[in-house]
Amino acid sequence: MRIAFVSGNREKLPDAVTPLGLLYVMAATPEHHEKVLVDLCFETDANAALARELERLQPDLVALGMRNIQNNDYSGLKDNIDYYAGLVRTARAACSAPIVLGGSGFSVMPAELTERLKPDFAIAGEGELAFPALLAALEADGAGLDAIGALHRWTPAGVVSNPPAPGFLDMATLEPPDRSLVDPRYAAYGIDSVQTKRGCPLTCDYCTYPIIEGRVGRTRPPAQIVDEMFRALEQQPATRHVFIVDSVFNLPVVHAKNVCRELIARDWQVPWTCYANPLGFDREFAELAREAGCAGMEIGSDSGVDAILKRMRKGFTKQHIRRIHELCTEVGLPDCHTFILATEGETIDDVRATLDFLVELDPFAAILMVWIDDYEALDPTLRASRLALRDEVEALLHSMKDHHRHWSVPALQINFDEKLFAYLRKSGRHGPLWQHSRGAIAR
Ligand code: B12
Repeated sequence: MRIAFVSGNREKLPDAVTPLGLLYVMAATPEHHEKVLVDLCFETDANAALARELERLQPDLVALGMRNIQNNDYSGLKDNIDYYAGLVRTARAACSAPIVLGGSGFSVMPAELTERLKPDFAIAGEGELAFPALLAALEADGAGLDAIGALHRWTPAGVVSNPPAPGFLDMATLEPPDRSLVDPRYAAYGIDSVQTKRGCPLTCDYCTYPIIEGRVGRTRPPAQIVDEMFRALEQQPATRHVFIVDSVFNLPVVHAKNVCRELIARDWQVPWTCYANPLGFDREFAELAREAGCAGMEIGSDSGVDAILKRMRKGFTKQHIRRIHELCTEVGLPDCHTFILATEGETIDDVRATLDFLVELDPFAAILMVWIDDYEALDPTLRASRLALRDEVEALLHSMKDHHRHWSVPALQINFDEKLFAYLRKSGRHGPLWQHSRGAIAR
């Protein structure tokens, strides 16, 4: 079959990110298929570009990757679903090939998106096993479709959804992606991504990550990860920073330490960033990470109120947050803590307590997210009080911003806007914006 792998993602904030997931699915697709990558990220008119490519290719199958269903506006719940519906329409008009959807954005609400976008097939969660199984079933005139885990099909009678597969991919068998296929325009952003494992064992109450990659940690052999990183650097020599895309890199910490040891042994030089959690974070890991080139840890601290941390099922307290900050500071690792303000049930006093805690903690940088409700769905009294709280929080943040230049508030475009990102890139700075916050942001 000739397969057009289409990456629909056009988001360039905070950086344009290479379509790693789609590249993994391509790598897992048997070689007897003809595989073509169509990346819409930098096209001025995504629909026109897609139509042009599909008319030219006349593929037998269109595999459309949906990374984000929300845009990066951060200040509202605007979504990209209409955009993806448009791509599906364009693909239908340009060729007669069946359409398969997948990707992290698709996976957070698969049945709803199948209903709305009406693809022929859609796969929730990881694609390396399910997508080749779908190809095999299509080659066998549909035999075996019912056995493919997490496969969704749109039919005029309704969505048909297979249950998730009982097992996951053995990460030691993961085929490295071919980054030579990546659009050269990503080079301007200088950032690459690497995944060292899948599965997040945490139970944070708002998080979608376990839906996408499961809860059971599945690690990759460190030597394979570092092999992939060196190969990536050969294929993308403009890479200036690597983001470890694991939900939380330091869990399990033994694995994270072994990855660091491998990077050290092989003299890896490109700086990298990861998500870290106060649980399982110890001095040895901090020291190894620093030595292996870690440029910073992003920590989802979420709240400065223990009762709220408990309600969010974070599994740690303020004391753990203080400890991770101390360890990072002692070994010279910049730390950036994300806090979410005004979550369900929070009062303005809770928000003030979190901000007081943040001031006392004084990390290298902080990102403050303001919780957004689905206001339309709330009853009028609750809606009014939630909107009033949001106004109060925003006013508070505006009043504090000039004293805390190393804080970013994406919802209010405080130290987080396109111009700032462009300015940083122009001045040769790469990697997460917060790592430049102690200098560049205070323009
Ligand atoms: C790391 C990360 C980031 C890093 C990326 C750094 C980098 N250099 O890559 C940063 C911090 C920059 C970031 C930013 C954003 N992110 Co982010 N990010 C992630 C995270 C943790 C991992 C993504 C990743 O690379 N995974 C590894 C790859 C291999 O997995 P994958 O893409 O899911 O692909 C697999 C499957 O989905 C499937 N698949 C993929 N494509 C296809 C296609 C087909 C046809 C098929 C069949 C299958 C398939 O198979 C793949 C292999 O198994 C996810 C959460 C998560 N745990 O998944 C959120 C996530 C992807 N991000 C999300 C969002 C919204 C964003 C932002 C818009 C901002 C924000 N609010 O966080 C921006 C957008 C950036 C951009 N340019 O697109 C959402 C997307 C869903 C949604 N709610 O819309 C997620 C899922 C988190 C969430 N909130 O639920 N992100």
